[in-house]
Amino acid sequence: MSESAVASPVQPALLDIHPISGRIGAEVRGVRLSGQLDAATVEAIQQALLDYKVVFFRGQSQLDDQGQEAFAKLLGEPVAHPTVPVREGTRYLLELDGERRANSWHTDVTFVDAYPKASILRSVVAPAAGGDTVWANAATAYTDLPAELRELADSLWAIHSNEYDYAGYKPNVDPARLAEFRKVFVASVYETEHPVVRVHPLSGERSLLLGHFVKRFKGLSKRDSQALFELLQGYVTRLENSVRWRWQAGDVAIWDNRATQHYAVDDYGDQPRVVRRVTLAGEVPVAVDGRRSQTLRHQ
Ligand SMILES: O=C(O)CCC(=O)C(=O)O
Ligand SMILES: [Fe+2]
Repeated sequence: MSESAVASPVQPALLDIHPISGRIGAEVRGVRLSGQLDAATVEAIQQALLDYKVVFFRGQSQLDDQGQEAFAKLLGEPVAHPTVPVREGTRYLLELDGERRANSWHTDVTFVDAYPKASILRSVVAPAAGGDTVWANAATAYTDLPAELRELADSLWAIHSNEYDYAGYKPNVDPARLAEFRKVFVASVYETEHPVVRVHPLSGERSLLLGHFVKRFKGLSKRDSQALFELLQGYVTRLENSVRWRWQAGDVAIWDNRATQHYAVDDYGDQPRVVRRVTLAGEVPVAVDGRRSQTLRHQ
């Protein structure tokens, strides 16, 4: 045996990982997700999540609602959505169907301070065509910024709220349905101040913390906020920073909600589409100068 082989024994890879886009997203093959997965596999999934930011598992139709919740518990502490009621018979599951289409760029639940660290989404019914979901890498979005804009972003704070401009994001939705949705979603109003640049608690990587819950930037007018938001958010949604997933029923996607945004493409018309989500408790974001996010209002 050569000396170098002794010095660095090669560990057999635990997961069969297939990267999809150049900067984000990988499919993991050969794993059957359940609440009984062994610790080493769970650890390898956590590492893949850190490395690729969103990981996909095809063909997990053995998972029912309870199985999804049990699997989620292996990765963290599941938490229910702060305002939208959970699916009947479950403790944490949020169901999204054709009535609720998340076709605007966001990070989940950023209107609270310690928003979820990860989300686990399972496709229950997938359209024959369309209904893909796209994720974006908010860390490469940050490194793509010219140094001058990075410096500006580093010092900027944003107010996030669940009372954001729904109609502005959903021009074609029936106003009565929108009002109904809004009533549930804003049953309790939150306003939270987050740094625009968040330091990842595990990797130390900086990423842009934006998305549709941003109301305005601290110290800036609504008009200036809007213009600056478009500028910075545009770096997140560049196609170079994205990965798109073509769902089949039974697929599971897990994303690092601390360093990504996502968008559910609304191109499937009246075809049925159902997905169910569990989110995992996160930590309060930390800015580059060490300051922490703060919830300003909750009523
Ligand atoms: O419908 C989807 O694909 C994603 C919906 C969404 O935004 C979420 O589950 O957090
Ligand atoms: Fe979402």
